[in-house]
Amino acid sequence: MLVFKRLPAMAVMICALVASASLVWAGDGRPSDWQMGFQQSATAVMDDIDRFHTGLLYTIIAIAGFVLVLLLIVMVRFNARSNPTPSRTTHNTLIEVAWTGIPVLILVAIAIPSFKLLFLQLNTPEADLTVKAVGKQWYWSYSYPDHGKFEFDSVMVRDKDKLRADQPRLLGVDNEMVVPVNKTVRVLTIGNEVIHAFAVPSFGIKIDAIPGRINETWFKATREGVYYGQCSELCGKDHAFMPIAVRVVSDQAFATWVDEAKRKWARDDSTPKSFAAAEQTSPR
Ligand SMILES: [Cu+2]
Repeated sequence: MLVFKRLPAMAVMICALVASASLVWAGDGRPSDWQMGFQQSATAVMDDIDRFHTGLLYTIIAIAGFVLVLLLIVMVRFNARSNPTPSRTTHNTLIEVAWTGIPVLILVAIAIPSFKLLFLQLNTPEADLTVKAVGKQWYWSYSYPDHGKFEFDSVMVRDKDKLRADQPRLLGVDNEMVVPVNKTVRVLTIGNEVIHAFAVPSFGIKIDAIPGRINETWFKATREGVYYGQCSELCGKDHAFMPIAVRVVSDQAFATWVDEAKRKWARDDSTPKSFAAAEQTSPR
């Protein structure tokens, strides 16, 4: 029966291993080789998701371990050989109340942080800036409605030789979405022709971009850097090749970038681009 005594210690060891491994193998803003768990969090929402996920994992391991121990006890102590005359007990009120009540309590304990997280994600706080992300077949277009009339396309770098040294293959784009650090960014998404989804794992955001409907999400990045995501709704043949790259920079760098962007991608609203024209002039 030595193995039973050691089970809790073994469970703790496995949990510790899993936890440390996910720290080592979690990419920052991008996936990494042999990654376990999530990419490193860069927002409070993702911190919460991470914590909730880890808490659930431990809960699941504890429940599965408990059931396993019960099964082992039944198999060893109550098999036909070691227990030839079985007990004829059929009901035990205390145990029946317990096995109904305890799971209910566990579910309530899970539901409370789950709803808290849901409200945190869905209640957009007062935003410092708004970015509109339009999902197109198959790239993203960004505009900054409160920073002037400019709009630009963000297309994946297809040619391996054109990738900058710090750009991961299949995630690097020509024009990144740029936002300031420690500012609440409201993201408005919409689909141009089919449903896409705007998702950045390190920010803990994923929201559908639906034609004819504007969806809203938000993030507040706490570290500078480049954070990658991908379209997360099957949207056609190049669904896998329309990454999202968000560069988080200082306030100053952001202001400089806005000035440059206004000159580079000035939008002329007097002649609205038709969908067909947009398709033809898309840089792909
Ligand atoms: Cu898509």
